[in-house]
Amino acid sequence: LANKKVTVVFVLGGPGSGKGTQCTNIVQHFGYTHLSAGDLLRAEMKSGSENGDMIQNMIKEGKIVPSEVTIKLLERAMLDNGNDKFLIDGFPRNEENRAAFEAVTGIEPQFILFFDCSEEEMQKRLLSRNQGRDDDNIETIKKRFKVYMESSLPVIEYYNVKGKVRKIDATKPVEEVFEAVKTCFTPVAA
Ligand code: UP5
Ligand code: MG
Repeated sequence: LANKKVTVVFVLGGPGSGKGTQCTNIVQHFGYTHLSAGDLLRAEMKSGSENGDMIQNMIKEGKIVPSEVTIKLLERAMLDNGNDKFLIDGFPRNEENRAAFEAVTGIEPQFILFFDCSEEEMQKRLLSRNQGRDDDNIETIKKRFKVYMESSLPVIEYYNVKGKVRKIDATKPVEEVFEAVKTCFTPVAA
């Protein structure tokens, strides 16, 4: 990966804040490739990998999978893809994820897209998603919120101090959120 020059945007925000939904829109309009860390982990789990049981347990408990596992999946996905622009959705989730990704890949994100959404709204969305995810039950949702507050928000704050965070009000309807997202990707005329 060191030989491939890539642009990365980290797409962060709480469980159910709309990361995946908006990434689909961004892909269509701005030519990025969407890599959801959660989707990669769920695929790895289903592929019968030796880490499958561990990943399943971590997701069920809302815990963060060890960074070497997630980073390997992200690296492989970026190498296998011909594109050089990636949206990394749902990663890094804690300080250790962040530091390890930077150390292993040498990649510094272009910016961080941060979907800010109330817990009440996120909970409502997750409980009505109905896609059969093992972690969309009220017990696991509470755990995901707690890990988000304790471990993931500090990563967003780390980048905020560096002036890299583009914060979006994600409580609004999908179309309105995307209008705000677009302004982050459209270059300002000179
Ligand atoms: N919806 C979306 N936008 C809406 C809007 N504006 N108004 C109304 N409804 C809206 O959206 C969720 C639902 O809301 C959908 O039904 C959608 O239609 C609707 P979605 O776009 O799926 O939200 P998203 O933020 O992607 O929610 P997701 O549940 O995927 O977020 P999580 O961060 O919880 O899940 P992720 O897959 O990233 O991670 C799952 C688990 O994997 C983690 O808890 C962890 O255990 C593990 N993990 C790691 O260990 N390491 C990683 O690096 C990544 C994951
Ligand atoms: Mg998602």
